[in-house]
Amino acid sequence: MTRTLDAAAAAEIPPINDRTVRTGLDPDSLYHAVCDYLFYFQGRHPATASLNDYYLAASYAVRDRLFQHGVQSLDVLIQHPEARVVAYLSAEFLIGPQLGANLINLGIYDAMRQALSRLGISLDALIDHEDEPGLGNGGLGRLAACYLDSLATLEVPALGYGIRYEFGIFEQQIRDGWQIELTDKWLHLGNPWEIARPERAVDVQFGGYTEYYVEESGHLRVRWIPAEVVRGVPHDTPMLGYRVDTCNLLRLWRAQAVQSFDFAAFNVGRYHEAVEHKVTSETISKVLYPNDESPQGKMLRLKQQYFFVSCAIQDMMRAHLKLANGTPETFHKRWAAQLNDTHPAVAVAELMRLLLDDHGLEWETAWEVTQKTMGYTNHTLLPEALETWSVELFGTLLPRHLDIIYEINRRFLEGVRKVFPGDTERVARMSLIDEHGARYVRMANLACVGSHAINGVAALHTELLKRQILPDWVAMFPEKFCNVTNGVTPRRFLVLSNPGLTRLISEHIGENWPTHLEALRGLEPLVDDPEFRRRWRAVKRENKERLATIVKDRTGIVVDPDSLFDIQVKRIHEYKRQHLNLLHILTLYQRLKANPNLDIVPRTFVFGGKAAPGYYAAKLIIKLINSVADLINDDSEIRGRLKIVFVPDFNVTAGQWIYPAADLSEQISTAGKEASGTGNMKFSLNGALTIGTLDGANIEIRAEVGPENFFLFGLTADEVRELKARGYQPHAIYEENAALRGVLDLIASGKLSSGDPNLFRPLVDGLIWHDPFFLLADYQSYIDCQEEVSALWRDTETWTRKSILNVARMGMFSSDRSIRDYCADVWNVRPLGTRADDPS
Ligand code: 26W
Repeated sequence: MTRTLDAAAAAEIPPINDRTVRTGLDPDSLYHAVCDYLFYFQGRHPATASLNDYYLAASYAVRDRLFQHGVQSLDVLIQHPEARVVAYLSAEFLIGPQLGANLINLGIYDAMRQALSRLGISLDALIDHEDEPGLGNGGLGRLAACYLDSLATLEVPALGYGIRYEFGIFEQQIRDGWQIELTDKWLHLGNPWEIARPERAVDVQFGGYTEYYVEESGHLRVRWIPAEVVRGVPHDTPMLGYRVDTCNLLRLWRAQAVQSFDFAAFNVGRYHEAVEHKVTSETISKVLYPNDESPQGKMLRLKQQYFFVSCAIQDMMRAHLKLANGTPETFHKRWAAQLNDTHPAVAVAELMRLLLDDHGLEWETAWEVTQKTMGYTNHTLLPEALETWSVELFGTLLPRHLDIIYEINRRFLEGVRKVFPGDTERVARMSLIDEHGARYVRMANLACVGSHAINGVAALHTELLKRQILPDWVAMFPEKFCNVTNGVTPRRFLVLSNPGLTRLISEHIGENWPTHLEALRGLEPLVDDPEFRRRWRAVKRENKERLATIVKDRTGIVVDPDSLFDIQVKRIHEYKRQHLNLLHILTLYQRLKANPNLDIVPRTFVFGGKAAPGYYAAKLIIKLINSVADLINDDSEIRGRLKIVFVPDFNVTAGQWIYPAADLSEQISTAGKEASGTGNMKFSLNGALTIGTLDGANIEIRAEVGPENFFLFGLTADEVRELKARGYQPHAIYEENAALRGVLDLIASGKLSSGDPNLFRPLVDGLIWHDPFFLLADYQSYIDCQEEVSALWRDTETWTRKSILNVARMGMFSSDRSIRDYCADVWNVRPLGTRADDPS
């Protein structure tokens, strides 16, 4: 029921701006707000409150200030039914801890620090206390979060739609050098950032069968009779932009049983059965799949995908029809939906189903609306990561959608045959159904046919996507393709995480740069100022000390902040080649063992990252990193000149203190394998120099910062392909290169694995005889390049100049630029200011 207030009653409500305890941004208002929440929400006196009480109270105080903007932003949207809104559909959002980032975006970081200090509480302690929502695996999920930050900052109306997993990515511990996975319990102390909206729940159907019937009008229609219904309950987290009034929403769906308790079963004593339905329904949003890069055809995963997509599309339709007074035929005018990889690709069939079955549109109209709504971003070239679902499984779970996909396919292939008569091979390749043996639904093909735009995430990636994965699609729909190079938010990954550098930069070029990152170019002339360079180094030194303290706490390992911090943090994967990094470390080790007085540059090697629980080779690499650490760290002959650290449980929070402390960023994937990378941008933005291959966004980073400020090594993607075609023989390289042989023999010797001399044998044999990621081919080039790194490190002033130039030239890698590209090339949306009469 909607209620209308009469004018007199409405006038009684104090204007929002008078309620300063809810909205005030000064230390005094914040102090009172925190005290209020402590007392009335947590039921605590300041004197007896726990750190968690304070964390929650401060967070609620901040949330009030977010929702003030959130409510306003929603009003503006309702007043502007003609404005197009972005719906970013993603199975993952790795948003990181919220308190610090929100304080930065609101501009009240220092005010809150002062408010809390009156209570004897350190803001840093509260920020450290927050458990981040690990609702993603890696790059793809973190990118979605950076994009939400930029969308709001650019005042583009947008919603993120995803799943509110009860358990996010596992917590990683290291025991005896091995990765152990523990359940992530990010919700256990409460989540102050979200608001559940049970009244906005929607029902999602699964299974059953379809029925055809003739409408009164004579139209043939389809009715889906499901076997199961699950409720999706939205949980909203506000996403405020930086120093603007626009506050968008991240809307995550939790699965809830429609009927939570079966009294009939309970009353006849079948207790287990009475709750069974509840348990199976709610399993859908229980846990994030921890697999990065290789999907398995699991029913639950398809259920998750359909669940959040159906919730999202229903929610969008409802808003369009009710709030915007729209019609189903104009859905695409209101919404631009982006498919973050193929995980939400079933949205194509779901929107078709709603338009056809629920709203009675003709096929052609429904198809036009669907294509105009959807855009598809591809995030990986690895063939094993391209999702397919067995037709049988798909049809069991989504019978109506399978019908629709068949019909899309029938019409589509008819078109292909017209353009390429007689080319049956092409038709088989482009079909939405793979019919080689058992039949599979190809989700990438569904996403391609159902979208008006298809993009890769870096220039090289888009090129390779067009050449290797989707050439048939380029031939037929060249106009659909574009590139949008990834970006990262400078608010979280510089302003929040590197306050020292932020202050130094702002002192010299003003405070506009966080939203105009190109302005960092203003730092270029300062490379000639020795005092500026000295202060630049002092900031880096402080950040390294901060990391050294954390490393000591977490691992017990003592590292020297004066050594070169050489860092590789990212998911552990063979194509990312953490083990190539190890080959370099062991090469240095053997040199020192042969000549203990060799004058080498002291280095601290830092690793971090999770391996998919079922990916044995990746887990063995973690074990090897730790074994190398054990061998070298305590070797008295090495005298601390080489230190190796594996930081457990790398996540967004850890990244925030690791990136600012790096001197050297390792971006050493086999060329052609890393779609973009975004860690590469975060390091460089914080003044690290990069050692990297010509892969993903490294290529564009190098072009921007200048080839003389980037350490390049290794084969190009084309050279890798040629070498593979010629017949690559890693064994020959092993035979010829004595240093490499020495290192591989050492790993295989059992000296690194006293418990089990054969432990690393398969890894070494794999490299010598197969080496699918070309480590041996790139080994010497990498070693030589690392020599250049060391030589430059000894020239402190030149190193500092290059570090400054890296930061100065990172402007294009702001996610603001990426979002502007999407707005212009994919979504056709414009910013909408929060003042209704003044859209900016
Ligand atoms: C379930 C299987 C699965 C899981 C995750 C398949 C594919 C994925 C993702 C596409 C993997 C991913 O995170 N890709 C990364 O996306 C980043 C953002 O575009 C890029 O920067 C990384 O290079 C890419 O590996």
